[in-house]
Amino acid sequence: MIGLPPKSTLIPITTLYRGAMGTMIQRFKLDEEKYRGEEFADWHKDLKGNNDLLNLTRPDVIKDIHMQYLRAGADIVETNTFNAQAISLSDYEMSHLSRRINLEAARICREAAQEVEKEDGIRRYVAGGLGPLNRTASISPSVERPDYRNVTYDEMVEAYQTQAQALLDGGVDFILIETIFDTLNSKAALFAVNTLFDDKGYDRLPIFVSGTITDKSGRTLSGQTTEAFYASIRHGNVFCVGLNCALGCKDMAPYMEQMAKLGESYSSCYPNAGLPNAMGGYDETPEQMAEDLKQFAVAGWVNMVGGCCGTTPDFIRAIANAVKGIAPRKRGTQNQVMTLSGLEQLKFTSEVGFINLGERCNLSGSLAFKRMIKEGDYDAGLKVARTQVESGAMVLDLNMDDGLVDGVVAMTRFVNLLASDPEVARVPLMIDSSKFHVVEAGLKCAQGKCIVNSISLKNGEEEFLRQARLVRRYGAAVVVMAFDEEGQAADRDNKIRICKRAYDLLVNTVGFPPEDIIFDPNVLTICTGMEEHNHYGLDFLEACEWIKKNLPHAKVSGGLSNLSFSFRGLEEIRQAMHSAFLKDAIANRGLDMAIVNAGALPVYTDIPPPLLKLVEDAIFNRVPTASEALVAFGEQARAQKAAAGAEGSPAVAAKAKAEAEWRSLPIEDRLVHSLVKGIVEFIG
Ligand code: THG
Repeated sequence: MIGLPPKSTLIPITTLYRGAMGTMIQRFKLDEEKYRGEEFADWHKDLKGNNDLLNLTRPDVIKDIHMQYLRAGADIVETNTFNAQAISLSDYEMSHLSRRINLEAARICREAAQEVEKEDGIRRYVAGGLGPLNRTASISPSVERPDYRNVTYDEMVEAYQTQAQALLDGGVDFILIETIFDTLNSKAALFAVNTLFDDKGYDRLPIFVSGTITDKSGRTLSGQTTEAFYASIRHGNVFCVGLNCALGCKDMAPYMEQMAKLGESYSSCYPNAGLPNAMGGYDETPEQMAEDLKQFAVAGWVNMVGGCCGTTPDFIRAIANAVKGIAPRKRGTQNQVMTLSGLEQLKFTSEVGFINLGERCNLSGSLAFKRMIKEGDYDAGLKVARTQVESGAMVLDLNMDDGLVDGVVAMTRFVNLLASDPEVARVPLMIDSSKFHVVEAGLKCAQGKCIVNSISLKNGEEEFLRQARLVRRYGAAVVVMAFDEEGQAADRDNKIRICKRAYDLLVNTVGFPPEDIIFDPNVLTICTGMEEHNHYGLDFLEACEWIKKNLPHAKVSGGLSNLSFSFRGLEEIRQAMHSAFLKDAIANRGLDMAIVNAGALPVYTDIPPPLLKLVEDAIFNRVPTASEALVAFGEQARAQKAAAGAEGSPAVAAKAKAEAEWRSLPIEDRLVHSLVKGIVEFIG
């Protein structure tokens, strides 16, 4: 079989058709009986409209249509397989015919291409088409149950894999995943196709991906912007990415322009013949559409153009003529910028500088959240997520690990629920679990580009590589914890050794993009009373600095609140520690992101100097007694809090008295009081 030109060369602007298949079939005026043919004469369901079945019952019609387009100047014809996977075919109770239909469709297409090639000597290509499915994986079909879905990721992968395998067996030149309304569906399709190429022995062929902007707001049906869509599918070995269907050419212009600027893939565009009119027809003329597409080509936005719904062979002829001789778009260069997405993209450029990851949706990190999830009050959990986004969290860390909770069920339900709130769904997710199958459950519900938190070398290299490859296939960035077979790295040298080992494996063995690797060299608790813990803050900071200098493009993150566990209950001291630690980590060591209590961090310069000194002495292990001093300070604060609690509660009057008397307390107590109340005028 002849492949497409290698990735390093440009493919010419070429023409493609697909969506007019319905229009063209109508011209043959096939009735129910003709759809059925002999084989399905007695089928128990109506079959008129099952266009994919015509590959079996009327191959002559399908071949005729392909030939008309090829003779009109199409370089590529797409198999008539828009709905030919088990999920859509189940409408006709014909799921079991998926493989046969696709094999046959590929054969018909190839035959048509070869015949026309013989006529004019021009090479033609066959695209094996995977459609969007008749169900959407990130939208609930039920208004009352926003977390409900009528299709799962695993079902989609299975259906697409059967379809794609048959198309490959049938000899297509490439795979085209198209008319994508819901990015999660297309991620499942990419997962299926890449599994065939990587694990099932199929020679890798190019994958084309074409999304659909459904209205003039510039978003997909599932709510993503063009950039977010691209960030979500970019991992999938995508040779060419573009837009088709829904809008006419003119309305697509701004999004095609964005698409053309986005990335390293080639780009394509095959619009409808304008917007459908009241009768469901299309009013645009071939000349208009060809002229509009020509403008896209002249602007350098496209490598491949064509037509979707309503574009008959006359359109393809006009388009082929209009773009003849125009130089194709130059591919963008590979950028090494980590780009995450929810409904919108989060591109980690130098202007962004630092990403804070909201820590509150964590069963072991928040008693309140744990209670909500255990009681099944997921709506309250959603509010916790929303509050964090409102407080500035740029990514949400989600952790459902708890002995008494089914992590897969809880993660699935919560991620699905988050998708229903546009304010929350805007931001990317960090799927946090020590159990990899729970991580997978989360990834299977997210249309955006997520971060996996986390994998490590804890269970050896083989398991590490397996998980890393899967993370990549799902299309996520990854946090790698500094753990190995010996356990957790506590000191600087071990952190560095493990991160370096993991980096080499990921980059050289897996081919993981280094910009999507995030190391977490373990923020460990200081001031525990054990002397060997006093250096933990510096161990992290120094490892961070080394990683940023020595492992190109890799990121560093940490779970900030771990640092201060010794001061549980004394939020003001904890937050001061976090703020001081972060300031050094970001400014001097290059820390890229941290899991934080978004909105609770004081501004560094607002920390009262006496407290700041104690905190920094402890973090940087500057004086041998630093830890004891901060602990002593904390104990006093705790005692004072308890005393205030005993007298003051519930008597409001006593509390007021305590408030009036606070200025006569010892200095440390006054300090704590100021911190608790946010009073700054007496400090300094
Ligand atoms: N690295 C990575 N992932 C992580 C961690 C890490 N995930 C979990 C954790 N560590 C980060 N998340 C939290 C969340 C909350 C707290 C600490 C870390 C926390 N919670 C308070 C407490 O326990 O005292 C609040 C309690 C409450 O509100 O009930 O401190 O290091 N990759």
